[in-house]
Amino acid sequence: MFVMLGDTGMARMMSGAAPAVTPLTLQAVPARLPAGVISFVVRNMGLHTHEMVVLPLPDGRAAGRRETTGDGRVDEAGSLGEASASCAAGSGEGIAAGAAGWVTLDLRPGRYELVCNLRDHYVDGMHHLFTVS
Ligand SMILES: [Cu+2]
Repeated sequence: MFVMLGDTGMARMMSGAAPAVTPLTLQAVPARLPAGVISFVVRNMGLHTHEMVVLPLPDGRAAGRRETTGDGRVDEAGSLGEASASCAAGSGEGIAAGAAGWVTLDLRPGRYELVCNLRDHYVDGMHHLFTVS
């Protein structure tokens, strides 16, 4: 499972000009994998620190619709794991610009949402639906 985290730094490189709105992105391929042991390799292509947290997504709920609290983060209750360390597995202080993190999880069939839960990154677009079948 390959996950790319991006922000305005990447857009500037591609377009040659800084966009007016900061696009934060979290992309992942493939969109669906069979149940079992899944390794997430998470690459930060942006200029800012990011992370990836795996949250369960209940049926009927769309990605990107979680409520954020006053600190601009979503509730991580039920988290199955995260990649938030630079050049290391598991959780840490975030994946620095240009670095990668990784985590290996044993996932049951279901819908999951990959999110970056640094302040305001979720509402700015860092969420992605991922299905385990
Ligand atoms: Cu982020």
